[in-house]
Amino acid sequence: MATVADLIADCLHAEGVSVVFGLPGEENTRIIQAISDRPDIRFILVHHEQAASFMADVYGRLTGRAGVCLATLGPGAINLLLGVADATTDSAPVVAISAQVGLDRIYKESHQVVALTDMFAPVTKWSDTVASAQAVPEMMRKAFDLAQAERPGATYLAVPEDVEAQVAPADLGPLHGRPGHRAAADLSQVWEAIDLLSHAKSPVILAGHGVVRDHAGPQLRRFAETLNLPVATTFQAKGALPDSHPNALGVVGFMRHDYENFAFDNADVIISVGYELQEFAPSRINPGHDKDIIHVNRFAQDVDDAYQITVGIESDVSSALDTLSQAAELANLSPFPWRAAPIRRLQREELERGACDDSFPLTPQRVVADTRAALGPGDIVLVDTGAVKMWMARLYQTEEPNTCVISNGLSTMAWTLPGAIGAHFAAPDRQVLAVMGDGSFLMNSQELATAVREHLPLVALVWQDDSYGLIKWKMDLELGRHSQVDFVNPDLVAYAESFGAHGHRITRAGQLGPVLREALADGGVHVIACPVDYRENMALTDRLGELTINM
Ligand SMILES: Cc1ncc(C[n+]2csc(CCOP(=O)(O)OP(=O)(O)O)c2C)c(N)n1
Ligand SMILES: [Mg+2]
Repeated sequence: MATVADLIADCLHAEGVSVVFGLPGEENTRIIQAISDRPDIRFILVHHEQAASFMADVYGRLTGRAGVCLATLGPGAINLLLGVADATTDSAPVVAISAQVGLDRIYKESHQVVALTDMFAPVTKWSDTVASAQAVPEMMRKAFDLAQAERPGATYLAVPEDVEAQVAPADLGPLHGRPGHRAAADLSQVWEAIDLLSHAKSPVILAGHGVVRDHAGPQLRRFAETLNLPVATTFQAKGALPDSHPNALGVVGFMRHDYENFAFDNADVIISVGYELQEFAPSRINPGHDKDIIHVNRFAQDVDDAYQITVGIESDVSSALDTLSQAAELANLSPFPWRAAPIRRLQREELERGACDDSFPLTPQRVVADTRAALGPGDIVLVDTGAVKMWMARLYQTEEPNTCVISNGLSTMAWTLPGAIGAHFAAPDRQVLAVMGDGSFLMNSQELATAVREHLPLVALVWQDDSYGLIKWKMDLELGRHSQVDFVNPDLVAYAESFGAHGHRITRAGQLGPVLREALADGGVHVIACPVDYRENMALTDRLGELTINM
């Protein structure tokens, strides 16, 4: 007889789920078994539930369909929390499911009981307990529906041990998904925006993560070209407009005043498209609170005194951009004069200098250049949090959205190594590279064992500085000295090999490119330890601090 566990597996199948990342416990054995019995769903057994949550997070981010992670009650569920929070803050759809103690004792102080739904509530769009077999189809459908709807995020369901074991009435089955709806732009708002632009001197487009989620790159490009507007992206929207496009300015969000900030200093109107306040603080681009903001997104923003909207267009980003382009043409708005050439020149010069720097340890610019050269335009690099992120975000030339993936909502460490496993399932035909600092590597390196066991391709490029480099940088900048940031790494090559993976140590600059290419082509599990010279960190902030651009 089918149990609730079987019914949950049926619902997962009906939602199109083909992979579940998780770890068993005594209280979720039936769900684990029900999923494992299905030939159409692969269960990836992990070594830390946090890693399962990051795998689901990256899968959701890259596909737009909810990634699923599964854990047992109490400690297992608590370990899911970080990836779940990362998914919500980074707008990635995730459905997290864990066991809970039985309904017969959930109300009292008892073994392993924790108020799990309370704990997940602040980091999810919906968090609830499945209290009966009857509730399963509706609750499962709602979990997926909410997770995947704009603005996407995580949902969480706790399944009490005794409910999981209940017999499911034979007439219960999965509910069908509802068709998604498109939302067209309100014309009166569009004309207000055009009116504002007709009086503007130097508008700039800020493209955020919502552009990527709505696949609105072509519409963004058309609008930028129609009015000859410069386009800066957030870290999460890298590639929304190809970096090779003449109107591309690069990313904003770096901790200091970077090249592209000059375009915002100079702007009177910011056309903010698909941007969420969690991506970076708007005060970075509107410190004087004096710019007009045209806000385009599926939903309204939270209130921020540096982000007071002059015109708000709440619709699909692609529809709004198309309507804006048409209206600009109808109104005969002339293209704006191009002022951003110095910004593009500075970026190009920094990249070119880096690409031919043969010093050892490698400069960050050289590592970025070699990484770029080793990957195709559609391949995926996941960039972990640390100084490594600052360099990759600023300099990695990105031609397609979701090919340089960064966590900048929560900016958690240690998501890329497990995330590469999620990315493989999201995009099995593309090469995936996980780039991380040595601190992040050691935080979730146990998942090398998962990749080796499951025969999954995984290449981890570790920027080795024997330190929590970003924090050292910040301390040196703000305190003039640092402490509690240096550590001793194990022998990373021997460590990788102990998992049955391949280990590589880079000992000169020219070696990185070939090693990266070979590791990616091999399809196995590789760890590449690359010593990096982070004296460049302070040199960069010093240089940016003194920089002036006349636009
Ligand atoms: C889980 C988590 N813990 C702590 C931090 C704070 N933090 C941000 S970057 C960083 C250092 C990262 O070090 P590493 O991975 O070696 O990268 P590096 O900065 O050296 O490039 C720390 C501790 C964080 N963002 N996430
Ligand atoms: Mg480090």
